[in-house]
Amino acid sequence: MVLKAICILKAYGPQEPGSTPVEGTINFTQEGDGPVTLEGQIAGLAPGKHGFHVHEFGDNTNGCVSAGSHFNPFGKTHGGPDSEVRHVGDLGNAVAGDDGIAKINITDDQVTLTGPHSVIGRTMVVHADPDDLGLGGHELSPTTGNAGGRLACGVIGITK
Ligand SMILES: [Cu+2]
Ligand SMILES: [Zn+2]
Repeated sequence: MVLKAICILKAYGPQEPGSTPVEGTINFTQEGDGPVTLEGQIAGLAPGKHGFHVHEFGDNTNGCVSAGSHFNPFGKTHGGPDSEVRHVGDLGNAVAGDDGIAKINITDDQVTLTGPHSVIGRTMVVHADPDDLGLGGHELSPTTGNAGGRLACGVIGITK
C-alpha cells in the first residue's frame, strides 16, 4: 500500500515590505513500511542552507512557534539525517539557490506516515539559519542545530 501526505508551508506574522513570502509544498510518499520520500520546493528563501525539520505538534495557534520542538519520540539528541543519534524530525537543511528556491528531494528511513510515530498531523518547519546537525558547538546545537527563527511551516496532512 502506498501512503501519501502533503504539507503546504506558509509564513505567519508580519513580513518585510517588498519581500517574497516564504512558501512551499512538500509531497510525502511511503510504500508499506519502507522509507519516506519527500519531494517539492520552497520559495522565497535567502540563498544557502535552512534548517528543515518535522516538529512535534500540528498546532499553528501562534504560527510556527506552537509547533513545539523537533519531533523526538525516542528522547534522542539532535543530529542530522545521516546521524546515528538524531531526532526523528531531523531532516537537515533545505538548500536554496540564488533564485531563493530550495528543491526538496529527500528519502528518509526514520520519518514514517504509519504507526504510533507517524508524522501525519505534525508540522514541518523551515528555518532562517543553517542547521549545524548538532556539530556546531553552540549551546543550541544539541537541541535545535541552532537553526534560528521559523520562517514558514505547515501541518502534514493526508492526501490522495
Ligand atoms: Cu525546526
Ligand atoms: Zn532535531
